[in-house]
Amino acid sequence: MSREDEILDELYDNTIDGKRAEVVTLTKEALAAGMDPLVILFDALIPGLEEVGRLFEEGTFFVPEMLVAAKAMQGAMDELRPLLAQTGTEPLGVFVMGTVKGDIHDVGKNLCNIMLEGAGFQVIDLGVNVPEQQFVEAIQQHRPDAVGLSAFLTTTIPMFIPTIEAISAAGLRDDLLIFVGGAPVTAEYAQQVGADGYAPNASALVRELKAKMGLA
Ligand code: B12
Repeated sequence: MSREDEILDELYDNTIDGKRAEVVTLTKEALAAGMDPLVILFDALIPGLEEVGRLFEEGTFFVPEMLVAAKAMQGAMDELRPLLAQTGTEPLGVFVMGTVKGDIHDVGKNLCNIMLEGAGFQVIDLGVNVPEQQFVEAIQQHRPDAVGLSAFLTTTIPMFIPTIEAISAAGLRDDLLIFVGGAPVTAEYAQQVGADGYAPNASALVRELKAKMGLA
């Protein structure tokens, strides 16, 4: 097995074990060896978190294990961010992103933000547990081309509805693209809640957004 494959295996295992320091060191080693940041993300870190979700579901892992795994992943993302983010060019557009009220999952959202920035968009991140009114105020203030609503629980995805309603009630729905996403969200659900778009992952979001803005 090549050292690169070993690094990916070790990254996967250490993400599952929530060993942030090791994950950061391995990420640095991978980058120093010239490995593609996207390979590190999609072939080790994300599969690691998926496995953590599976272990939680079967009752082997509990919330603390999920939390340390997410923290380990965030440590790696801090290293990858500068390489994925573009600098110094005129932004292609402005994107307001947030995790909806009642939900504190932010790893998937943060990954979307990194990829959007990497593609040349300016991202205004409202964080997690964002109430409807805060989305409205951010849209009034930043006049974005698009808004992204993220949610990871079947109990919080219904928050898309009042959030989109609040945006409409404030007269901000025209000329605004609304994307929804997160693990339990589907294209059908996105359509049902009145969003303009959905994407299963961060790269697809960039592609869909560019297509809808006529930039692709
Ligand atoms: C880490 C984690 C946590 C951490 C979150 C830490 C953090 N800072 O985010 C903590 C420990 C806090 C947590 C808490 C809980 N969690 Co949790 N968690 C997870 C876990 C393991 C990983 C989630 C993750 O980060 N995935 C990695 C990213 C990269 O995921 P991704 O889906 O590939 O992301 C892409 C897309 O979703 C998309 N995307 C994301 N956002 C957006 C937005 C837009 C606009 C678009 C277009 C696309 C898009 O692009 C992303 C990047 O490519 C999942 C398991 C899983 N398989 O999802 C459970 C999971 C989501 N959690 C679950 C549960 C039940 C909970 C708790 C209720 C547990 C409890 N009893 O307290 C609490 C709820 C807390 C709350 N109120 O939010 C369940 C949800 C079940 C359900 N269907 O509702 C899951 C599925 C685990 C399971 N299999 O049972 N959790």
